[in-house]
Amino acid sequence: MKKKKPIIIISLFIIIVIAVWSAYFYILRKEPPTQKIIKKTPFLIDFDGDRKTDMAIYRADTGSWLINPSSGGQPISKGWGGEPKDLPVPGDYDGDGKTDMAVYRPGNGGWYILPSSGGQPISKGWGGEPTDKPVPGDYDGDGKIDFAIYRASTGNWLILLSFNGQTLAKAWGESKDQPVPGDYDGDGKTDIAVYRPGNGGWFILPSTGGQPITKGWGGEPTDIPLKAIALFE
Ligand SMILES: [Ca+2]
Ligand SMILES: [Ca+2]
Ligand SMILES: [Ca+2]
Repeated sequence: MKKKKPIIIISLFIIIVIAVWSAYFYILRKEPPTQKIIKKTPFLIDFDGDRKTDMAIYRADTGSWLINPSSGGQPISKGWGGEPKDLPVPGDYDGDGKTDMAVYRPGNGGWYILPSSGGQPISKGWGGEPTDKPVPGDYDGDGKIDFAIYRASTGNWLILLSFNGQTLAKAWGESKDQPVPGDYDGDGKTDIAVYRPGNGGWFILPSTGGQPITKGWGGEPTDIPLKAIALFE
C-alpha cells in the first residue's frame, strides 16, 4: 500500500506534462499566421479613409468632385479645379490615410491640393512645360504622394520627394514612351517606369536598386498599358 503514493505522483506528473505539451501545441496551432505589414496605399481612391475604394467622379466641366463614401454617410460634393484643362490627380498628399482632392493645371504647372486633414489648400508649381505629364506617386515610400512630372520631350523624371524636399531627377524614357510608374518590386515605393508603344518594351527602374528590368510585353498598335496608379495624360 505504501508504494501507491509515488505512483500517483508520477502519474500526476505525466498527466501534467502531457497537458502542458498539448496546450503548447494547441496554442501554436491556433496562433494566426504571421501577418504582413499593411503598407500605406496612398493611391487608393479612399476619401473616408476606411481602406475601401469609394465611387468617385470628377466632373471636368464644373470641377466638381462627387464622392460616395464607402463607409456610408452623406455623399460629398465639392468644387475643386474646374479650369478647362485641369487634370484630377487625387492621392494622399498629407499622409493621413485619406485621399485628397487634387488637380494639376498643365498651363502653369500648378498642383492644387485640398488636404483631407484640414488646413490651408496647398498650391505648388511643379512642371508646366508643354510635354509634361503628371506622374504622382510615393517614390520615397513615406506614405505621402510626391509631386512628379514626366517630361516627355527629354525623357526626364522630376520628382519632389515629400520625405526630405529633395528633387529626384532621372533620365528614363524616350519621347514617345508612356510613363507607367508603379510599385513593381513591392517595396512600398513607386518605381520609375516607361512603356514603349513601338515595340512593347517595359523599362522599369526598381526603387530597391539593382538592375533595371526590361521586358517585352505588348507592342500591338492598339495595346494600352494598364498603369499601376491613376494617371491622367
Ligand atoms: Ca489625405
Ligand atoms: Ca512620398
Ligand atoms: Ca518599388
